[in-house]
Parts: sequence; C-alpha cells; structure tokens
Amino acid sequence: MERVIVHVDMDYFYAAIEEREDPSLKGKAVVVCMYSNRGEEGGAVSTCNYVARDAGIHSAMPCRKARSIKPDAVFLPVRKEFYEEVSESVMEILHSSADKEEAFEKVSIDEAFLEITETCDGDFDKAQKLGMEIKGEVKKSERITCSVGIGPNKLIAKMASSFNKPDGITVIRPENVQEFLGAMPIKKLWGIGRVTEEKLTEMGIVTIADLADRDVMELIDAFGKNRGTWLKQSASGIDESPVKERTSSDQIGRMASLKHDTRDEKMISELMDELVDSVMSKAVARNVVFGTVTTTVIFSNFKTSTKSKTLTHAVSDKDILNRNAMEMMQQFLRESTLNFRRIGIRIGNLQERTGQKSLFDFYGVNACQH
Ligand code: DCP
Ligand code: MG
Ligand code: MG
Repeated sequence: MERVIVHVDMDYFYAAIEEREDPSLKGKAVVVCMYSNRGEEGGAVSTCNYVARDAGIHSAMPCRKARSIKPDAVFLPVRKEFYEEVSESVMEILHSSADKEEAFEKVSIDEAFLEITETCDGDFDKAQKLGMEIKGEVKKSERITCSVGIGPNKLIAKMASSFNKPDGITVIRPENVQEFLGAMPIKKLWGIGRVTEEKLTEMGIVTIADLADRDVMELIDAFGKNRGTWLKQSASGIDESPVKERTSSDQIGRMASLKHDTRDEKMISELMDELVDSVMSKAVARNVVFGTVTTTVIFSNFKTSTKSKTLTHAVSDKDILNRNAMEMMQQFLRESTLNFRRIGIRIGNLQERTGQKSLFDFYGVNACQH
C-alpha cells in the first residue's frame, strides 16, 4: 500500500497566538520581535501576521527596519514559554490522529509529520477528510489555524503544506507528484539552499523538472555521491525516509476528548485510566522513570489549564501516576464550574531506569506540589 503522510505547519504561529490573546489586534499588522540585549533597538523579527507580510515585513528582518516600513504596526516581544505550551496542546491533537504512537514526528515548535496510511486505508480521499478534521480540531481547541499537506512521502507532504497558506489544505496523490513538483523553481525543493540553487542555475537547471531530467552521474560529479543522488531522487518526488519519533524528547504525553463535555468524575477517571495506560506502556518501552506529572484540561469554552507536580523521587509506577493525575483532576473540578472537553497527561523529567524497582517507588507518593 502507498504511504499517506501528513505535514502540518501552524500559520504565522507566534503572531497568531498573540492575536488570539488580544482580539483588539485583529486587522492590524502584528510583528513579534526577538529583542537582543541592546533592548528594542537591536533584535530581529521572529514572525509577523499576514497584514504585516503584505507590507513587506518578514522573519529575520531587523526590527528597526520593520518599524520604518510600518510604524503603525504592533510590535510585541517573544513569549517563548507561552508559545511552547500552545505548541504542546497542538502536538497532542496531531499525535492523537497518527496511525500509532510511533507514527508521529515533531519537526519544530509549529510543525509535525504524521503517518495515516492505516487510518485512511491508503485512500487519499479519506486522507483529505481526516486532514480537514485535524484542521477543525486545532481551530476549535486552540483558536488558531494551520496549513496541511498530504502526500505519499514526507518531502511531498512538507512541500504541499506550504503550497496554500494560511489555513490551506493541499493533497498530492501519487499520480500527481510529477506535475506538482515539475514547474516549481528549484529553490522551492525542500532542502535546497542558496548555494545549491546558484550552482544548479549555473548548470542551466531552473525548474524541479529540469533537475529530475538530469543524468544522475552529472549531479554526482557536481555535488558528490550522497548529495547528487539525493537531488535526483527529491526532484523526482522520491523520499523513503520514515516518519519517526525523535526520542530525545524528555516528555511523554497523551491527550484525548471525552465522549461529550462533562464534569462527571467517573467519566473523567475512565478516560484518564486509558491515557495513563498509554503513557505507562511507552515509559516501559523506553525503560524510563519519571519525575514530574503534568495534567491538562481543555474546558468547554476551549480555555486550557495545566497543573504540574514534581515527585520526591523519579518512579515508574502506574498507580502513582493515576493517583496524582486524578488528584489534579479533582482540583480542576473544584476550581471551575465549566465542563471538561479534553484531558491530557504528561510525564517528564525522564531518566533511564536502573535496576530493580526501588523502595523509592513506594515512597514516591510523597509528592510536593509547585
Ligand atoms: N521563528 C523565529 N525566527 C525565524 C523563523 C521562525 O523565531 N527566523 C519562529 C516564529 C514562528 C515559528 O518559529 O512563528 C514558526 O516558524 P514558521 O517558519 O512556521 O513561520 P510562521 O508559523 O510564523 O509562519 P507561516 O504561516 O509561514 O508558517
Ligand atoms: Mg508556521
Ligand atoms: Mg514551521
């Protein structure tokens, strides 16, 4: 069966979050700046919304220049930690749409690949439907938009997601890959930088189709074996690299929707059992113990709240995880009168498990809250 790969990239991510948080920004040019230690004078644009882009502002431009282009734009400082939190919620939604736990690869704070071959039976019409559902779910729970690309491999999915931005979805079926790539200029091929672009231009290669038509030996002569072969394959739309989890991550998390919005503790606890099982089986597979437990609730009005506990000792114990998670759920219930829409659990501060289950595992319940 042909693989079906999805790539999701959030639209003007940092600026979109700022717009969401402050509705008065709507319609204005919003520029998020990474200020240097020279204060507001130095610094570069992290990102900006599409109103600012239309005026000619873009990422990496000096903030001072952006200011001179559009003095009436709203300039805001980067709030990285806050964006990381939003990113985690988005990633949990995306992760839960993948074929399986391992079929997910976060690429950066605002983008990820997921494989959905099994979920959609290799059918690109079903894949498109699923892509729309993912977009809907992200929009509903985070109130920001993303662009989705779907294709037979990561290369095509990645290029498809940037084809129609913002809030787009582009599905490239295997039979349309050549047509999709062919007419594009070579600089659009994912992985081609300015140096390669210049060298290819000197060789008379302008479009991706030109590159695909070149003899592989000629490309190897010019770029070496690996790069030459890679250029030929990519230009032909071939990419066999798997979607795979980057295991360096220091956290394992799961999130899911309740059958309907509710405050029923039994329903919440049943779903939490499932999430705990899933997180624990992954912790066991990775042979790690955890030092923190974090839970998240998305309420019926889409507001998100998070609680965290640091355990006195790192453990790998399902009961401890479950008990801590449910204590936090009870606190959420006490603090708000809203229904719960989605709940999530995450373990962090992971360390490799050494030897037998220690006595600490039994005393890990003496958790302190922070
Ligand atoms: N970013 C940054 N500095 C850069 C590029 C990006 O700090 N030079 C940050 C801000 C972006 C986020 O990373 O919001 C994601 O990068 P993207 O390239 O995906 O850009 P955006 O999401 O902002 O816009 P787009 O709608 O084009 O994806
Ligand atoms: Mg983006
Ligand atoms: Mg991105």
